[in-house]
Amino acid sequence: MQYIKIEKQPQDGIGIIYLNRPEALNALNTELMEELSNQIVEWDYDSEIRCIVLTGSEKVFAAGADIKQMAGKGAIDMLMIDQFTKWDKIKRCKKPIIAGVSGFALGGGCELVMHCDMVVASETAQFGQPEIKIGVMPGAGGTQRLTRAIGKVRAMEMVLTGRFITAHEALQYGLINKVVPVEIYLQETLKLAKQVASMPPVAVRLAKEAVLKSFEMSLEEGLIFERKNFYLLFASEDQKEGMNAFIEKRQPNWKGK
Ligand code: DAK
Repeated sequence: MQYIKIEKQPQDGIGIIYLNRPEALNALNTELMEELSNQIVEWDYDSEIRCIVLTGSEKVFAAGADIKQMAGKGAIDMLMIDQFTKWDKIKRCKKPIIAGVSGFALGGGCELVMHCDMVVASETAQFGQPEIKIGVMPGAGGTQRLTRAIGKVRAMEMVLTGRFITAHEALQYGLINKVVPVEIYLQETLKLAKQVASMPPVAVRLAKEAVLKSFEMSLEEGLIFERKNFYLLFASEDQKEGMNAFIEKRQPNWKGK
């Protein structure tokens, strides 16, 4: 792979994907997106991986879609490239994805962060939707996920002025989980990922699915969906193991079944 690096830590159940196109601040060209989405699909079906970490470098997470690749394109070219199919593969990942963000997460980079389930940021992280400054607007969730995450007026300001927000603002707005010093952002991201990976995998999968449904369903429909997943877990060996381990005052031994 040319634009991402991967590292598997099967002993902890985690897989790390590093966006790795430093010469263009990890701009998301179609090739990078192809590699990234394929890797996420592969790990979604890999039983050794229970949580995926997506990160860049200390300097940059991703400065957005590749402007040089897009600049000369017409509407039909964009339609035919159909990058949304690749984004949808990330959206459909059933395992938790945790973003570790340092430096810029802009445009498609910020939208990629919002595809993730949790976000740990370094103090140097900056988030923005600056597409307006280059004559377009967010095209991969920046008007929808951002608005749901931080509310209308804050999203409007970011989308209509292109202003970057700092990691501390992003934390205050509820866009990210925590802010840590740059030296330890990856370590802290991995710590969170290992914690999630140590939980019973079927319950994690159904819980993630139920939380995400809250963005798409009415409260009533969502509660019914949640209840069905809850009942379904009583068909798992891990439910018996978890509850028996509690009663017997011992650590559970998850089977993922
Ligand atoms: N694309 C291509 N190259 C980029 C880039 C980008 N987004 N961002 C940076 N680079 C390149 C620069 O051109 C430069 O390359 P050389 O000139 O050295 O060859 C190199 O990276 C270093 O950048 P700078 O010299 O500009 O570095 P600075 O530290 O001075 O500035 C910066 C850093 C992040 C503030 C600045 O580079 C910047 O403003 N970058 C552009 C940020 C931006 O506007 N991002 C939004 C792009 S539009 C879609 C999905 C998603 C999207 C669209 C469709 N579908 C699913 C259909 C998303 C759209 C976008 O993200």
